[in-house]
Amino acid sequence: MATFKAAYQVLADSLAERGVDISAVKKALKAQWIETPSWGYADSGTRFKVFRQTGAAHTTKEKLQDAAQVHKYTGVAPSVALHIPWDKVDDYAELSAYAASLGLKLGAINPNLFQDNDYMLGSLCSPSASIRRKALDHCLECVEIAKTVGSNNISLWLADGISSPGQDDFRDRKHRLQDTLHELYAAMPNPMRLLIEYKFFEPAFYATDLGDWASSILQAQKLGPRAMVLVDLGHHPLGTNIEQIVAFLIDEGRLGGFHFNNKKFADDDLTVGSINPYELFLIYNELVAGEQDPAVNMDVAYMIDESVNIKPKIASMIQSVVNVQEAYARALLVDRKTLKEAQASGDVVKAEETVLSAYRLDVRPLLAAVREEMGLAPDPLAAYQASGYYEKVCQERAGTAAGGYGFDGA
Ligand code: AFD
Ligand code: MN
Ligand code: MN
Repeated sequence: MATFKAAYQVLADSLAERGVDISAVKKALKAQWIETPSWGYADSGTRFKVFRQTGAAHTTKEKLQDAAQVHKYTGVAPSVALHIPWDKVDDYAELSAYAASLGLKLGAINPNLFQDNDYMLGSLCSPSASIRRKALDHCLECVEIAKTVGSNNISLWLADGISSPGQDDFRDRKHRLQDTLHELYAAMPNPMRLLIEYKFFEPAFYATDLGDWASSILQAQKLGPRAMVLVDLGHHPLGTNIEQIVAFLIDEGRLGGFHFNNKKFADDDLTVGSINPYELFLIYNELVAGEQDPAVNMDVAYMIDESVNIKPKIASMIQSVVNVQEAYARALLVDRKTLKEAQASGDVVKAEETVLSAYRLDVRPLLAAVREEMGLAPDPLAAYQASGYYEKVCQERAGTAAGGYGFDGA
């Protein structure tokens, strides 16, 4: 990376020729805010096996320590999402102060409506009124935690669904969800937002109550302006055009958040950009178009939702943050004037080439320069791996209690 200065100057000169204000691009890159998930630092796995990692975090404070490493070397990951009860503590104010001592804020609060035996037939959609009450009370507990830690986002993923035809009535479940979300939303003080996450399948095998962006936006629109849709990249059937969904949600003013990851087959929660970096760029192309559109008001919570099972967690999280930064940088460098002209004239090849030419840019020297201006090492992964932090925590955590992610099989 020491040679990045020469490469940076070549890139800067070529962008200047295009009339690109590189200081504005750098300013946007420095302002990027990518939340990481507490659960991404703990042991995770599949229904077949959890391969425990010596250096994995077990307690919430260990997760925050690890998340602080990601922010220390990338400079753009200043908050950590919590998952309740995996991150349940007696004193959330103290936990928030501890996070602050590490240079972190506590971010989105994620209720867990999928690991209690009572939720076998659903939580907020359950046919049992007492179980819906239990699930709602848990969500209201998360609202109180959010108030205590100063978080403005409740990220709600429902595993609710039905696993065989005839098990329950589709519309009854939709109405139960409408009613329970209405009570939850009413308990959320302004400006707290409800980010409604959808997933097309699993763990239910026949139908999922919040299975696509339509089911999420329908619920959000019935609730009010602080109910938004959360897009998780791993939550779509193969071949789905996610960037089109993103554009539509931006246009409706209902894009509330992202859970970035990547997948080869399903909801694999792999390192962001590790399978399909072009898709990630095309998503960011829509995000930047929205950001730069004065008619659009965007307030999007960007979070990485990954659980890499056999890679070291912190290193993978840094890879993910860097890949998100690079996608954003390339999207900021799309020549939108030329693109609009090519689209308007129906010059299909020129329009595609305009998008592709931004994607083909090597933006690593630009990001290295940004990091240097932020007082950071130009290569965050190399700097972290050379720091000895991982070796230190492997020694400290060897043999400590399991847990953290909450898998029964863990
Ligand atoms: C699982 C779900 C969903 C949710 C996350 C945290 O698929 O993505 O956001 O757990 O609850 O990955
Ligand atoms: Mn998610
Ligand atoms: Mn998921």
